[in-house]
Amino acid sequence: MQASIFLIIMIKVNTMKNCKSFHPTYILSVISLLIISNAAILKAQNVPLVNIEGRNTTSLDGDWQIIIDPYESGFYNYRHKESDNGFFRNEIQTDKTQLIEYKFTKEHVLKVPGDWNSQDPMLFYYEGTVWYKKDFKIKNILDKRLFIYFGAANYESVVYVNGTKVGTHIGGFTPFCFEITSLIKKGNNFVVVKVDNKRHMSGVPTIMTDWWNYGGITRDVYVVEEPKAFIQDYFIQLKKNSFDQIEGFVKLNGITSKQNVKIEIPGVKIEKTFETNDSGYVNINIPVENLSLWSPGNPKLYKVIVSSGNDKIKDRIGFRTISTKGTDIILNGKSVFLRGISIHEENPLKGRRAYSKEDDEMLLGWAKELGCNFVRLAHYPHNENMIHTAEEMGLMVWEETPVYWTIDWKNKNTLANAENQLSEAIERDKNSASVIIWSMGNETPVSDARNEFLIALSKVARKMDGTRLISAAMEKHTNAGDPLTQIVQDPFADYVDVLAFNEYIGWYDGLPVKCSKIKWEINYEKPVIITEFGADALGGYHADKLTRFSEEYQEDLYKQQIAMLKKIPQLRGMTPWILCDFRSPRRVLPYYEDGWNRKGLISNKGIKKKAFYVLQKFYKELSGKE
Ligand code: GCB
Repeated sequence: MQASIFLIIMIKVNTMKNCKSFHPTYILSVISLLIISNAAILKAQNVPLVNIEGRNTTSLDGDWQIIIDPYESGFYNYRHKESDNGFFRNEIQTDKTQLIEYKFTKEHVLKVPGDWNSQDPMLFYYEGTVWYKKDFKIKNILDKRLFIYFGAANYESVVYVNGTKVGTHIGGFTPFCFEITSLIKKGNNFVVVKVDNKRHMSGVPTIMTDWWNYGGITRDVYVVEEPKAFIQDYFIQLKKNSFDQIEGFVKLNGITSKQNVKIEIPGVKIEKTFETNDSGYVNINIPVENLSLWSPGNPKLYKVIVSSGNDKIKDRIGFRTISTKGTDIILNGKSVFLRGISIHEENPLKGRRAYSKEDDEMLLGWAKELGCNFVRLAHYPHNENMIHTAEEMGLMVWEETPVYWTIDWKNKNTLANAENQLSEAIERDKNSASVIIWSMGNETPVSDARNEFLIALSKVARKMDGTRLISAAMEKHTNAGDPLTQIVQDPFADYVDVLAFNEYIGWYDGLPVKCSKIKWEINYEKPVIITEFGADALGGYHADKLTRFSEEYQEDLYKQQIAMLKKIPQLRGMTPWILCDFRSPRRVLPYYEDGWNRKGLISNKGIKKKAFYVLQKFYKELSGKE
């Protein structure tokens, strides 16, 4: 049987009792098959590989054959029971008389990377399972370890290589990678992925979001080749508050005895060797002099080479420090104001997920034009290119975990899922100078269960990365006795370095003029950043400043907001909502919205709205004072 995966759909129920699946010896062999494949699954843990760009990879991007499977018939039997290789009998299937209803074909394809919603009108609103398949060749398998790496697939992915299930991953915005060495043959191989973007109450995010639930393999896919023992991970950053000590660790994989690891930074004449423990792990500490520190004005990246045994990996790393002191945010020892903007990972002109270097350069180029030195990459980890492009352009980054609105706070699996997504983001981006803040979530309602959940997340972040700041986009409240006084009271505020909150005074809350009457009571000795404010405006729609959805309304709102926010003494930054219009199924108002959230400063046709220039002017004034 060829290497395509066939879906064997039901043999008529009245023939079931005669079917060979019910013969005891067959049942035994199925059970042993399941035991074997379960053992394989247990082994196939996600192996996070830092710096995918620096590795020896073969891209699997391009056309993938697909089957749209809304009832998941390829996964569950008619009793809704999954079996590991279950109905996908592939090459195991020998009974030629069985009814076969599904087949991958050359005609049904989707591009990877890419969401499926924008590629096929039939999939525009689709939320469910699509099977993806790609054939690939491996020339030489001797003395190698092979991995399959996905930049991201939304939301749940089950990966099969040559018909064997290798692993499952949950979470739509972070990479995952499975070892496939034992499954690969010299020559032709194939991978099948079940990608399911159904929303779940207990998911992260949960069922309610204000963005498009793009499905599919949305980021790059690679086969990665490594030697038997290789460099899996490293953390190489300046020690907190130090300009002359680089700290971190290196972790090797496939090691059973002590090994040497060399770190070179030729730009500052560093070459230092460390010895790992028996499992291949070593903490590093490197004294360094005269580093040219990374900053928005000097986005300097150093070539860094890590080598051990037969493996060598090159990176470009920026060195800077970030901390807070009282109400200040301190970058490289100096107080900094974060001139930011919020961004979704979407190319608004194409109405699809952003994934390429070109997409990222366009979005971040607009942020630069606005005068930003900071971007809030909302509401989930964006693609790795985005982080690197920000780093090259001199933009500091707020990176967020998709703990958004109505999470199932008491559910332990939900917490484990959120912790895992946060860890995967930190694993991926911990060497990027651009990332200065890990955000634990967005607009989550205060309750004991939510507080515990966020505190648990913050502990994960602090444990994994002691060099960056922690925050979350929280909410402000109205003082019960005085509706014009706004307060921030949130037990989680005690756990963050930067106090951040969203507010929509003048849009969901009164008219823009209300801003002029607001008083703030923020009793925290911490820097404050306003992570959202904004108003919807349909690009090109002009009216007076009291007409909602007009550019003039949005323009006035920005003027009033800026005047209001300047009165917060601890204000150290802002990321208004949002750089570009973005697709959202919640936005159903005909003509004005038509499925788009219109709070962009740039429309989905690329028009810069009037408010763009208000913010640009303000940021110019601020940068003039630096
Ligand atoms: C918010 C959310 C953001 C929404 C925005 C809006 O508070 O954080 O995801 O898109 O408001 O436009 O309502």
